[in-house]
Amino acid sequence: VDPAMAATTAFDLKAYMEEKRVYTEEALDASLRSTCSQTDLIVESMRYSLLAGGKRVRPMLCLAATEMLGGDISVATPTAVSLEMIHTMSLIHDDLPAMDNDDFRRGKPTNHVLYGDDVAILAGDAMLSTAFEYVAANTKGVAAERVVQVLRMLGESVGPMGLAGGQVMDLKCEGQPDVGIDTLQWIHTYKTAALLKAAVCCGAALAGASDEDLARCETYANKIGLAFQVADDILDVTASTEELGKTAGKDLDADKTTYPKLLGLDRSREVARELVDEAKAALEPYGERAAPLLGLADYIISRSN
Ligand code: GRG
Repeated sequence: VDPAMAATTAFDLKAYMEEKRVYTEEALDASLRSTCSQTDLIVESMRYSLLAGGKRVRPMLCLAATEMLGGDISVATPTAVSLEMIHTMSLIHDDLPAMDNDDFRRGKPTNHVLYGDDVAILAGDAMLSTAFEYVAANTKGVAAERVVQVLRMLGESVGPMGLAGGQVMDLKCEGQPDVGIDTLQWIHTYKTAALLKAAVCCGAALAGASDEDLARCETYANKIGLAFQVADDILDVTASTEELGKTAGKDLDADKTTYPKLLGLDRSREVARELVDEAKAALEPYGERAAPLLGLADYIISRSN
């Protein structure tokens, strides 16, 4: 390929992500407003976390999957919003003293630090509930069966074979001496990949995906979900190394099993690359239309936050 030609036809991932990010921010802002003074506090607390920034990876995956299959992003927008609500709920609960006990997220005080544990728990619960309501109330232009399919996939991604199950396994493995690669993969498949899978598969389903399409989307999402977590573990080591100007990364969480601890940094980087390549291979049948999802797969292991 002539490099000059390649440059003109190359997909501009940065522009795509920025466009989708702005679109998502607007949709999120519009999705949640207090309608009476009695709800001001809980809605303020929900909005605080929902609109606190973040990469908006899950909405982007959902919208990109819809576009890949020729769908209209306006149909998938309520689902994109719902995915970010579910993700935000999981972060609010994850930060609580009973779980990770974090005071800061995305450079800002966490929800419970500002609103108290009680309101933060309820804000998470309300956000999870609103996520489902929002899809049911606002998805227009597709058959009701498709909406039910989406609600089912969203539900699965939060349950015992999703965020909650993955998180329980993660908590139970903390401090355990011999957590192996299979257990680590299990945790990441449910704690992280499940919601990414819902994002891609729901977006695809709303554009009329066949079972074959969904199987390909699932493979893509599982692989990028694992790659995402390997990249996260690598970032934990390298970011702290840069921050502290040290030659060896700080042991951020001595109780936690990570890919670099099990495989070393170099092999972890290779594994992340292999996973992304396998993810991209699953979308080969879609040719050019897969460009945004291919770009997002690369982004997931090259990001710096
Ligand atoms: C209450 C039913 C119920 C479930 C919650 C707390 C919990 C159970 C699950 C934890 C899920 C969790 C925190 C998974 C980690 C996922 C992850 C990779 C977070 C970071 O995602 P990014 O990088 O974050 O997309 P930003 O800030 O960009 O949005």
